[in-house]
Amino acid sequence: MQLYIGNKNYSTWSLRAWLILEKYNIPFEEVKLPLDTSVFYERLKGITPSMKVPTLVDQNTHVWDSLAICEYINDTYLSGDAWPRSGATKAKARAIACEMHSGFNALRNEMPMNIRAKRRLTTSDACKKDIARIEQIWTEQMAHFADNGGWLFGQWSIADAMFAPVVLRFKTYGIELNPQARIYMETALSCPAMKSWVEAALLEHDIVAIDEAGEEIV
Ligand SMILES: N[C@@H](CCC(=O)N[C@@H](CS)C(=O)NCC(=O)O)C(=O)O
Repeated sequence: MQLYIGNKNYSTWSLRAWLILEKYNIPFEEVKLPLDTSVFYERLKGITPSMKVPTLVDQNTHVWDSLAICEYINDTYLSGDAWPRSGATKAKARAIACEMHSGFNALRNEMPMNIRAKRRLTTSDACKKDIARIEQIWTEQMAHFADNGGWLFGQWSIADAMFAPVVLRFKTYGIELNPQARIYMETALSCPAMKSWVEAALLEHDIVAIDEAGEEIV
């Protein structure tokens, strides 16, 4: 099984799919392609019609969207373990995951993931609203799970994969959060899979100009 991903410093969508494979120790070959280069598009020909990463190739099955990859891995290799078991809780986890997958556009545009950087940023009202909503989600979930697993639904789930890049964005741009939401940040940042992705990102040197935002903090 191969997972095509982008630069670890910048590729938010790649991180989500990579995390589920890594968290559950599912063997896979990582194929890392440099975003915004001709090599990237050359290598993806015949692999994915979207020409985007992440894309998972499992023999004849090609899956080219981060959430679809998580669902595929969950169904095919995890017997459903990567979502909460109870129907109502699973529905909430899916709603939260989809809220991230399809929304928070201002935050995504204004605060690119840039793991190696430490930046000061002026954000729009729309972006502040996105940050406040994410803080609300994390706070609400931590009220139930801070002392009971520390992930959004206690045990790690696909909802946590969806929010992993936001955790790294908040770190880069020094976003201040309430103590409950900070507990969630800590859970995510101290996870060995996340640490391993961050360590690899820090070894990269490529610059994707469009993802460089804010003012360097020295
Ligand atoms: N909805 C897709 C989005 C994938 C996506 O936009 N990937 C970016 C990298 S993080 C990409 O491949 N960009 C290359 C391009 O747009 O040309 C997902 O969830 O996987």
